[in-house]
Amino acid sequence: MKNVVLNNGVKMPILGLGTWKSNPQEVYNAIRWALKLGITHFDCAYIYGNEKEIGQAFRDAMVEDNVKREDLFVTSKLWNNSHLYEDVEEAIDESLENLGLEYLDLYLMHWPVAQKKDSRMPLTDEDMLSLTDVPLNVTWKAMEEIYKKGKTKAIGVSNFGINRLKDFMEKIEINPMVNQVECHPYLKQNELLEFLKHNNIVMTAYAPIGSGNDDLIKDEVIKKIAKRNGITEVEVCLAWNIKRGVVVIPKSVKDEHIRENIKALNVELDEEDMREIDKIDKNERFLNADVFKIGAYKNEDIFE
Ligand code: 1BO
Repeated sequence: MKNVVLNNGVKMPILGLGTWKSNPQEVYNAIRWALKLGITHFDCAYIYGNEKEIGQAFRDAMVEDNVKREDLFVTSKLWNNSHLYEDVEEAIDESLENLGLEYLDLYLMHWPVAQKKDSRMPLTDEDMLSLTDVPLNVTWKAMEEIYKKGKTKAIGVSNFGINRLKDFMEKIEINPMVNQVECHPYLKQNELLEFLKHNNIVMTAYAPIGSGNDDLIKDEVIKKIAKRNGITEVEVCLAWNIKRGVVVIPKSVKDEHIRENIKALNVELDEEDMREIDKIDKNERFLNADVFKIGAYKNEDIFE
């Protein structure tokens, strides 16, 4: 598997399996299939509600298929309701226990918003805490500490834009190693990607094939490039990001889709393919994060 190297030397496989929206019953099989097919990178999160089943799949693969902990690259994410400095370590410990692991490979701050401890998905203004009350750099300080303790091999953020990162990086000791954001041919994120590369931060693309919306794989340009290269539309979307050095984490619970995703690693799009794909950017998000635009965040662009 092709890797990218994080700014602390840790190797991260460029293609992983996303687990958002994978229901707990299906995710177990998906992990077992993926491991048999050679995928070792798994993108998880506390809020996805399926970490225990993923952990069971890891344990069974270790016993039955001789998979070793060091073969895996496992990401989890700090949920918004654990942004208080004193809540961060407890949150990673809970994910570690769910996943049955002693350490994570990457722990991300899931969103640049803070919620009260007792809220899961925010419903009203009352569920939110402002970033003045809970600054992102204070949450990050606790993440730096769990990193120094060895509970995770790398730390990063998710859904951070350029302005936020600039401000954030002025206030912290250890720069994030990864920023996970939505990225696909309709949202190419070139400016952010340049900024991240300049600062030695790896970009991971979620929703790289549309997160359940099939507009992208029905796009005429994507279809034409797929036909010209004798590959599928899914392979085109993944190979485009891989060629730009962006890590992709397509979600799938189906064996045949996981096989198709892996095939993208052997696709070499040419410059003309890349240019044509670049032109279909619409700055369009499949995940608009409106759910977080309440309380102190009403007038704020979450992704700025
Ligand atoms: C609410 C979770 C979004 C994708 O990570």
